[in-house]
Amino acid sequence: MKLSLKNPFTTSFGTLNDKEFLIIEVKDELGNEGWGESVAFSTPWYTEETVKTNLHMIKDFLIPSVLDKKVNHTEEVNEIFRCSKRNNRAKSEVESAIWDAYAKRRNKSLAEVLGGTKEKIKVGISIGIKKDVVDLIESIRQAVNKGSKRVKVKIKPGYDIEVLREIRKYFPDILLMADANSAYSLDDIQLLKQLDEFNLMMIEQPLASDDIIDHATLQNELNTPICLDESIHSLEDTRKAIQLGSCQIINIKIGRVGGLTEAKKIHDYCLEKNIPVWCGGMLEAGIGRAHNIALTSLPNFILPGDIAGSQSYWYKDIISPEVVVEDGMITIPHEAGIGYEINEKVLEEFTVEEEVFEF
Ligand code: OSB
Ligand code: MG
Repeated sequence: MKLSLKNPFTTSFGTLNDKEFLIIEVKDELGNEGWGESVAFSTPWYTEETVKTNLHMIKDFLIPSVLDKKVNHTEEVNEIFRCSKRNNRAKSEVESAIWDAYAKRRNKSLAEVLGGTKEKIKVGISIGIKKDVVDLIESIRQAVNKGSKRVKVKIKPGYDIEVLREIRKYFPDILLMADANSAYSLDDIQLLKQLDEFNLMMIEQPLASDDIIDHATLQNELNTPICLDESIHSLEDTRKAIQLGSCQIINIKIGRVGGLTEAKKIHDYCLEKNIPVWCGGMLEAGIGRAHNIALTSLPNFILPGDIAGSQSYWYKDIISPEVVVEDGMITIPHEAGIGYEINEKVLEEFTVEEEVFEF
C-alpha cells in the first residue's frame, strides 16, 4: 500500500513525500483477526530494513515459523522469532498483529491485555526541517494552537543553534525538544553544549545510530537529557545504555525493538530504573498508530509521544474512526484489539499487491 504525505517530511537525511506500507492481517483458527503494519521505509536511509526486506523476511521465514505453531500467549512469538537474527521491523509487524488477534480473542482492548492503565494519553508533534525558519515558526504555532503537549523539531549541523534561538524567541515556554537523527559526532561537543541554553526537554539521538559509548561521554558534558532512539533495539541495549549513562530518557518504537513484547519489557525495565519513556513515531498509517496508542497506555510512558492525529499525515487513513487528537490528548479506545476498524474501502483503494498464506 502507498500513501502520500500531506506535508513532505524532512530530516537530516532527506525528504519523504510518500510512504509505502506492508500491511499484514493474521487470523486464528476461530477467525479472530489481527492487523500489523511495518514501519520500514522503501529505502534504507533510517534503518537497514526496507519494505522489500520485510516482505522477504515475513514471507520466507517468519510466517513459516509461526503458521503451524500453537502458542498460548503472544509473548511466545518473540521466542520463536529468535531463530532469525534482527530484522526487528519485520518481526514486529507479525508479532503486533498476533497481539491484536490475541486481544480480540479475549474480547479485550490491546491496551488492557498489555497492562495499560491510562484512559487518555498526552501526545506531541514531530516537525520536520523546513525550508526557512518562518515556515517552521508557523508550523509550531499551528501545533501549539491545536494544543500539542510538546513540540519536537529536527536539527542538523547548520540548522540548530540559530533555529532553536529563533523558536525560543516566539515560544519561550513550550515543552520543546530537538531530534538530530545521528547528525553529530563528539567533535561537535562545544556546539552541542550550547543546546543547554534552550531549556530543551531532551535532545534525541545526537550521535551515531550504532553508538552508546560516545553518548555517555556527551551526556557527562550536557545538562540537557539525552534520549536514545536509533541506538535501542532491545531490552539488552536499554540496560547497557542506562548502565553506561548514555541517556536519561528512552524513545520506544515498537518496530525498532521487534514488537510489543520487547517494547513492554523495555518499559518495565525503565520504570524500575526511574527512566521515563515515550513512544516514538515512524509516520505510521492507522494500524501502526493504533498499536502505538495502546502501548502508550502503560504507566511509564510519562512523556508525550510522537503520535499526532491521522489528518496530520494522510488525506485518508486506513482505519475508522481515524486517530483524533483533542487538546493534545488521544482517548484510548475500549473496543477489542487495536480498537479501530480497518477501513477496507480505503485499504483497497491504496493496495498495490496482495498475497495469502494458509496452513
Ligand atoms: O527519528 O523519530 C524519528 C520519522 C521517521 C523516521 C524517524 C523519526 C521520525 C519522526 C516522525 O520524528 C515521528 C512521527 O510523527 O511519526
Ligand atoms: Mg528520532
